[in-house]
Amino acid sequence: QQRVFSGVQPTGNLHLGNYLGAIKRFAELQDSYDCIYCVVDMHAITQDMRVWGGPDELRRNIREVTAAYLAAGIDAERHIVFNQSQVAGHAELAWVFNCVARLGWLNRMTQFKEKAGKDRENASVGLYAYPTLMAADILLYRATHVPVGEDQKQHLELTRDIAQKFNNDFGPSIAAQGLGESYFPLPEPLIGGPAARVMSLRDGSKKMSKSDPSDLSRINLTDDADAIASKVRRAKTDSEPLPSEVEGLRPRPEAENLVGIYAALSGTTPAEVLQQFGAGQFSTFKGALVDLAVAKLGPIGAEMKRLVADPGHIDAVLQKGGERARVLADETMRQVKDIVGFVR
Ligand code: AQP
Repeated sequence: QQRVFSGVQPTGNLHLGNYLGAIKRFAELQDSYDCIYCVVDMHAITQDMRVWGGPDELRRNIREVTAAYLAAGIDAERHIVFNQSQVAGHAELAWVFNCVARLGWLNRMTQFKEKAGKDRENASVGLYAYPTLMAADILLYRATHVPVGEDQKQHLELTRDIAQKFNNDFGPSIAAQGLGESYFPLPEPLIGGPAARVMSLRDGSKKMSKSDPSDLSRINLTDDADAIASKVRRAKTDSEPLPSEVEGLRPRPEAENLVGIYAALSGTTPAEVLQQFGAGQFSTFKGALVDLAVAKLGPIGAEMKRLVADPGHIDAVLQKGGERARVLADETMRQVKDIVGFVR
């Protein structure tokens, strides 16, 4: 069976974009793929400690992301759910990939530029090498498919480049080890749907993000009904009524975003949403969006709160997942070491 790998960083403020662009889709793929869902805690520490909050906050956020996975319906018995730092292979393979990837490739990564900001000299080496660790996460399990939001597309292309260069550089050794003509698959992104890129509620040109200082910019998965209602009602819009055709949304990013969110939450398309709400007032549409968001997110938020109240249970899920992941990772690392020429 084909294998899916994906992850979410435990950096707090899990939001609707993380849910629609990633976690909800993780749950949907469970019947079609063998899935590995990771809480990527080693990625979380690539940013400044003020962003990830320090050790206590990290522990809390690792459990919160795990709770979100479980609350969204991911089955940790059938599939693998664990946190990255439990499996040493991620760091080991990332080192090999640091030696395969070229500086020029990493220099093109837009997420590094955005996250490092103006003070680039002061960004961590880990933030720069983030994409090679991400490539290692995926390829350690030789995953074939990766569900992510659109913001991760460039990193996934880099993962494919790394896999291809490794396969080429070590081609004769791979064959000599009896491992076929190429070792790593070139993983395919699974990106799509109306919420591949959920935008900020305050600015339709920026993605909804955990690190936005304004809490009004995002709907957090643990927001209660009142908070959801107030954020949707205060979401930035223009003064025009909704258009009747999807084309009419193009120049109106805030309207397009809210219609996309409605479509994703209701399992329909933006065109169907406009059939229902087109030419109507924004206030009517926003009222319906509040009801829908509360109905869909309320139970998930409540289940997350119930789960994090029992950290022992969550830690046991992660530990068991870690053990299962390690079996797969160890096999890959043995083969990679033989391919590269490390004596073991
Ligand atoms: N706005 C978004 N719309 C759709 N998908 C999104 N994702 C993130 N933001 C959106 C997807 O969520 C998954 C987990 O993301 P992450 O934890 O790796 O964090 P990130 O990509 O850095 O995005 P955040 O949550 O917005 O954090 P900050 O503020 O640090 O940038 C990924 O699949 C991502 O595509």
